[in-house]
Amino acid sequence: PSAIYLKDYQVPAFLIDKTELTFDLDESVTIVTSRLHMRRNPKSKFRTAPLVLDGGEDVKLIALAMDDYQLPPEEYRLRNHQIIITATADEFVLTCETLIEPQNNTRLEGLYRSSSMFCTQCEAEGFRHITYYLDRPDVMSVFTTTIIADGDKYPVLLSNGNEVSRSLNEEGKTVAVWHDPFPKPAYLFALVAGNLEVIEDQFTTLSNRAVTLKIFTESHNIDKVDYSMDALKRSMKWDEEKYGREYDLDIFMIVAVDDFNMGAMENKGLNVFNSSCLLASPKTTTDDGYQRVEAVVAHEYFHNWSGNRVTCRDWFQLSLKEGFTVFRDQQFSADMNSPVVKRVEDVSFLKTAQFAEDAGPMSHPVRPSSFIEISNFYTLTIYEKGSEIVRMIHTLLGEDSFRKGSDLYFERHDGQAVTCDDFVQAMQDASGIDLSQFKRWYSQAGTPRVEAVGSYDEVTKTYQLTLTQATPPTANQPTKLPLLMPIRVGLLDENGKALTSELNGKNDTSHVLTLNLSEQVFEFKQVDTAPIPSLLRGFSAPVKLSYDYTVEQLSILMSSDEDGFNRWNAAQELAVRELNTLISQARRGEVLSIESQLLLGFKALLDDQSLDKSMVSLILSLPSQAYLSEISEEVDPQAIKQARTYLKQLIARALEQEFANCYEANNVDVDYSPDAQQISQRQLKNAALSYWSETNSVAAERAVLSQFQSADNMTDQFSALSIAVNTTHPEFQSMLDSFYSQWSHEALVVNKWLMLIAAQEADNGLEQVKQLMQHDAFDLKNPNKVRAVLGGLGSSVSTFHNETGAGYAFLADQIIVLNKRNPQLASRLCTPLTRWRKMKPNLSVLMQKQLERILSEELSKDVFEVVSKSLA
Ligand code: B3K
Ligand code: ZN
Repeated sequence: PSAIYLKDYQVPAFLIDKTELTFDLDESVTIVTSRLHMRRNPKSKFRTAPLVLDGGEDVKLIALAMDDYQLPPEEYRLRNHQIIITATADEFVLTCETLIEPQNNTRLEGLYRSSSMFCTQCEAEGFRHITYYLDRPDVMSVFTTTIIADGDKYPVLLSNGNEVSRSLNEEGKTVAVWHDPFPKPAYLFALVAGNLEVIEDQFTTLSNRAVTLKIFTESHNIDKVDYSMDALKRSMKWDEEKYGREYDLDIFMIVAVDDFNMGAMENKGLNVFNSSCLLASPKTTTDDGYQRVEAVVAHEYFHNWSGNRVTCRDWFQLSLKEGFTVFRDQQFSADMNSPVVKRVEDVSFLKTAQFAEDAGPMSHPVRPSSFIEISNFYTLTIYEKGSEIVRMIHTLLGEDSFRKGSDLYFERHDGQAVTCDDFVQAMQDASGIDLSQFKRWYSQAGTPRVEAVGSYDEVTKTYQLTLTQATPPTANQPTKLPLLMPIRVGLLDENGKALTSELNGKNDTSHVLTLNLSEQVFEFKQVDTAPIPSLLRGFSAPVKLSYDYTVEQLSILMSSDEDGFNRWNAAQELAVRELNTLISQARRGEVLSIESQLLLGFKALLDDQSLDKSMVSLILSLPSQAYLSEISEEVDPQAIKQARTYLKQLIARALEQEFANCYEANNVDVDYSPDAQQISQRQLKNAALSYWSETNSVAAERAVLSQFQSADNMTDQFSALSIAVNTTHPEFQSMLDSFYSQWSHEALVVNKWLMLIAAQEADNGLEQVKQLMQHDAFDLKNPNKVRAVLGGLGSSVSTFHNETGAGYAFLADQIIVLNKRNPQLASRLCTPLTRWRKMKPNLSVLMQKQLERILSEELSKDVFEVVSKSLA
């Protein structure tokens, strides 16, 4: 497999003004007929270029005609799944008939079957698995789709846009015709056929147009989509208010499918969702699940403007739509719930997973310069770091100019396929702020390090802050240039009180510094006393910032900083220091011991009823195994686990009474609602229960069992079960069994059960995982189940990182099997193995061996790219 490069981009030689598709759906063969109204692109410099259409190995060509002239085989070539026609007119209609077998499509790309329905997934390059086409996002076309199917089995027949007609043909089959007036690239095409139930609602837009809203599911799930409908309406309203974006078709539809490689897909007017991101009910869905549904519904809806009306010129620009849309969904969730909590959650995820990606072998810029398989680039870097880039623009410009910039972007580029440069240009033009240096964020990979040093002058009352920045080398990028980044800073006195200071003529307790050199000095004037700096407030730039704080200073920041995000960050920093001490002790084989400074702060948190409960529980939760691995020079999973367990138990024993009280105080009986206030109360209650259980006290064990048995919502029931499993509660096995029998008919709940068992720290962990994969509840065809079990496995230290290497070998076996069935899924499962270079030597060698074993197989492009880059 070879790479393609951004620098080789050429405008398309042909355009497709209209696309007419007919699908004759059938369980054995499906016939697709396309009529493409094509013409040479006047903007192409290749006036006589051949016509090259993309196809797939699973598409069988039956007939090809140009302006109704059947092309004989000698008038075209079929090579590498492409059709090449050398001689064409300047304008013509190409008719193409293909045969596909959706029922045998295990890649879940193109047209495939999920349970009893037909559905599609075309982003990024799935449309070519349906028919031959110019399958690239800068070819935008107006689609008309005719679906012919047995109306008894498939009463619901959907495609993009509006339904134009529905009739019966002479064979008694149903014929549905859909027309989408908005030109779109093929990746936004969708088709669904099935026996589905629907809920319907209405939304009246800004300009008073009525839009019909429909959500479809299989009949047994139709009781779980009311929350999604509500989230959709809130998203539509929010996008009008916050961005001035109005919905444009008369109907907006969402369909839930069980077998789906990703979370969801923003097809024009017809979003298709993984059921795990759409279905929600109190008894089967946790609070996290509700918040995920809300965020994904919003994200896909927001794509209607940031992605569909204005799309990407080529796939190197993927973050143009994904980074911006993630930023928009993060803002939305912040507005719907608590902004600080949302920011902590997002940053914690970024620092754990995106930073690890950026430091690993798949590290790539937010706008990559090359790829082998684009599916591998739906990454945390494109999505989450991409969103941080947009957030920095927002911080640099301020709310008003940012809105002017986004208005200009949408107005200037409506109906176009554009680049990340176009986005930044609109922001620059609307604000007058020079963003040319800022654009380096799109092309430089790796996480920048920023070091801060401060000095205070009593006499002049000035505080000098010196910031230096450097970005470490990454694959193909040995040297880096300085970036422009906003650093939000405040100053505190020794009692934690906010200090006002003057910077650039502005007096405030918070300032945004623009760092754009390798080293820069900032001078704060009128600073009354030697300050403690609160740096990178709100995580104003995606960097690793270091400053040599004392423990006392961190404690002050943790309890008093006016920036909520930095209070959490200071607590994490304190915990990280203690955990690192313990990890070193464990690695040296010493008995673990520490005087924890966290205790006082945690006690104060638990005693103070006035604090936001979500923030308290976030501060209480220790840095994760994954985060501690990310910040380790050399990862020792066993030592990290030992350190975390030790510290958690130490805190639990010291504050046993506080945790018990906190649990009781927040264990209130209310009618379940997934609102921020209730969620935060459950979060704190379950965090307290988790600590309390570490004491193995009988009272705590009783509380866990009783909560498990009496809970009327999945959050409480599943929290109790997880705590029981992780603390090996005397009843944990019977709780697991009864959970399964209670929920065996609810696939999404069963997946949680699968994951919990696979992630268990148990001596016979691998045996259990193997048994799970034989269990009735498991299904290799279903990506959610594969991810539940193999993802769960990956988070178990004793099973996955087993020093025999058996865990790694087992994962490699599964990757080899899935590589043939579903390359996208297989490639994602490689992630834990790609971190081999950072592992302690014995584990590192074992992981490397498995990667080499995978590489010796005949591989899909997807798996080949990830594994070969990891070993390079
Ligand atoms: N755009 C889709 C992702 C499609 C993934 C294709 N491999 C979901 C989203 O980001 O909204
Ligand atoms: Zn997206």
